[in-house]
Amino acid sequence: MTTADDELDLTTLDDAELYELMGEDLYDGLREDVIEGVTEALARGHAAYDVLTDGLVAGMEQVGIDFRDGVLFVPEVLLAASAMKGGMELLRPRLAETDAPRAGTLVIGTVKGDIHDIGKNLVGMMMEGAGLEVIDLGINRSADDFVAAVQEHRPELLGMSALLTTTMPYMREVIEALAEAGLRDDLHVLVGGAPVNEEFAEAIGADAYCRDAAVAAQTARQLLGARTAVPAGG
Ligand code: B1M
Repeated sequence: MTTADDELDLTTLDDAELYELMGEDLYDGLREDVIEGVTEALARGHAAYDVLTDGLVAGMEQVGIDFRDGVLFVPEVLLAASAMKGGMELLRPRLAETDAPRAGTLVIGTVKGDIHDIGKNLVGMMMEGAGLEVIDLGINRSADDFVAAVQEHRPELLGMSALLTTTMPYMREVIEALAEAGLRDDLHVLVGGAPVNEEFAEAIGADAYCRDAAVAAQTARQLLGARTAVPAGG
């Protein structure tokens, strides 16, 4: 998009063209170009969440489809993920900014066997924006890791992410381990990730299924409000 002699002036594009280009750049794994697109959208006064959903998430959807269909392979998807993260880093301060007092603590991680972290990171940012302190355990986390973090941080909320049908059942093991450690009743367990749904969440004994990061933040606020009567923030 931006070579020295053939530089495209993003300000000449209308909003639809800008988002389309952002999606294409993400698909092509052009991290710097994605960052430029996000910067331009923010300069136009677009809300960070709109830039995220209309630009970055929309672009990643096509990556997912073509990855599934064998058009894209892991190296290309890694580049797209890196481009997505570049854009997210720019949005992070805006998504996470809040004047609200800390409403509670969330421990979150991607479960064992699973290294997908883009969605989890997004949820973490939105939760910070909802006024929560976020302890991010990272990826490939065992039940013991979750139990140890809950013992250490005593969060009101525990979030788990799984993107693979093979790793989502592990969420049940974490919930069972929490119960065995006598910690399950002290916190709300929220689960999410592309293959997860309401029915599955209920079957494994989670408290809530969160379709996306915005729903996760909203659910957290509702649960904390019900529990502690802390007003919603963010
Ligand atoms: Co992976 N991968 N991947 N991958 N990958 C999927 C998940 C897949 C659906 C692609 C496909 O075939 N269409 C498929 C899974 C199929 C299945 O299980 N049925 C798949 C596969 C097969 C694999 C490998 C096995 C491929 C291989 O090696 N042969 C391998 C597995 C590695 C492992 O984990 N052990 C693998 C690897 C990778 C990369 C490393 C290349 C890369 C990950 C990079 C990274 O995360 N740092 C990658 C990517 C990028 C994807 C896709 C294309 C995009 C995922 C993503 O970031 N989406 C994905 C296709 C897809 O999902 N459509 C795919 C954007 C993100 C914003 O959305 O993560 O859904 P998402 O998060 C949302 C919600 O789900 C929700 O909120 C988020 C924000 O709104 N949410 C939560 C998520 N977690 C939550 C937690 C909560 C609440 C809400 O807690 C409270």
